[in-house]
Parts: sequence; C-alpha cells; structure tokens
Amino acid sequence: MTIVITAFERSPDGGQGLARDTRVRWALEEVGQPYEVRLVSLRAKREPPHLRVHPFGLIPTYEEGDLVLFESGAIVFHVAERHAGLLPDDADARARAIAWMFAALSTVEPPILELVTVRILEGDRPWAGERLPLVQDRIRERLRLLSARLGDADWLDGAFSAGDLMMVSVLLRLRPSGLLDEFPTLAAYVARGEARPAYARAFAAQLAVNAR
Ligand code: GTB
Repeated sequence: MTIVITAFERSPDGGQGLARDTRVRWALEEVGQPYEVRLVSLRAKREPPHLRVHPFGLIPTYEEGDLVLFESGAIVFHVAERHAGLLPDDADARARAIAWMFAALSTVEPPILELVTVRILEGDRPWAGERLPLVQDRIRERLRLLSARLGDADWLDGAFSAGDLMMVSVLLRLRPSGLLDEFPTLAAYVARGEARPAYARAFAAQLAVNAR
C-alpha cells in the first residue's frame, strides 16, 4: 500500500526542515518505508479536499489505503508501531520511548511554539518586548532539566527511538533563536540526530521541494 504524506508546496522556512512533515519523513526513512508526498498550497490547505484529511487544514497528514491520519505525533507513533526500528521490543523500554515522544510534544514543544508566537505573530504588540524574556526563560528551564537528564548519554533512554526522533525534531525549531547553543549537551544531541542517514535523507527530500 502506498504511503502518501502532505507537505507545504513552499515551506515558510525556505527548506530549513522546520515544518512538521520533516519528522514524518524522518520516521519513514528510519524504518525504510518508501512514501509519496502531496504538496499543498496555502490556499488548498483550507479547502474541502484537504479538510477531509486534516480537520484543521494543516500539514502533515498520512494516507495508507483506507487509513487517514493527521497530527505528526500520531503519524510517527503509527509508523513506529507498524515497522521495526523506532521502538524497542522490551515492553517497559517501549513504554518509556513513547513517554519521551509525549514529553517532546506536550512538555517541550509548547513553550518553543510560544517563542514563535511572541516573536513573529505578536511581535508588533506593545507587550511583546516584556513577554519575550519570560518565554525564553520558560524554555531555558525545560532545556536545563532535559540536558541534565540526558547527561553523557547519546540518546534519552538506551538506543535511538521515536522518542529521540520527536525530541530532536522539536529542539531543532530552537536553532534560529540561538537558545539551543546555550546548552552544549543538547546541541550535541541534536547534531547526533541530524547526523543519522535517515534524517539526512528526510532533510534533503524536503529541501528539494523548497529549493525549487
Ligand atoms: N499538532 C500538529 C502536528 O503536530 O501535526 C500541528 C500541525 C501544524 O501546525 N502544521 C503547520 C501548518 O500546517 C506546519 S508545521 N501550518 C499552516 C497553517 O497554520 O495554516 C509548523 C511550521 C510552520 C512553519 C515553520 N517555519 O517556517 O519555520 C515551522 C513550523
């Protein structure tokens, strides 16, 4: 069954790999599953054909036969469950890897998204200058504790897993802000993720779309 995902026809980041199709591409590359990409324009995202696959008119989505999924976390989890390579066989280790996926999406990503909001979407508001350092400090607190937990390890819990894939993907969004470089342990962790051949293939594939 052919796997089809959606991505921006032209990502606002110009191919830095920060849009969420990259994490889905990366998961598929890690498990060796070929996929096709349907590119969606900014206008088409809000039109009925795309709203039938994504109720909120966003990317990415995932279609495989009759299965239609949205939410990058649900998609990566599905890929990791169906194919070997992203979740450990041991039941407890598997549960912990899944916990790290959730931690990436529900504990680490939200303050990072706030940074985008305060800098870009609300950057012209009179209170943006006061709010920015508060948001940055909330991110630093998460990064400080994550960095302490990772310590000298290569990955969050034993071998590389979907938990690392998601955490690295979330942390990558911080790179333009410079905050990641304040935490060398995490900067090195992200670099290890980027050095994986599967990540390199995923990055190159999204770049090929956005560099056209
Ligand atoms: N929780 C959902 C998920 O994880 O799948 C969130 C999906 C989402 O927000 N998708 C974004 C989208 O479709 C693309 S990734 N936005 C279009 C819209 O809101 O109309 C977010 C994103 C966009 C741009 C950059 N960038 O330019 O750096 C980075 C990330």
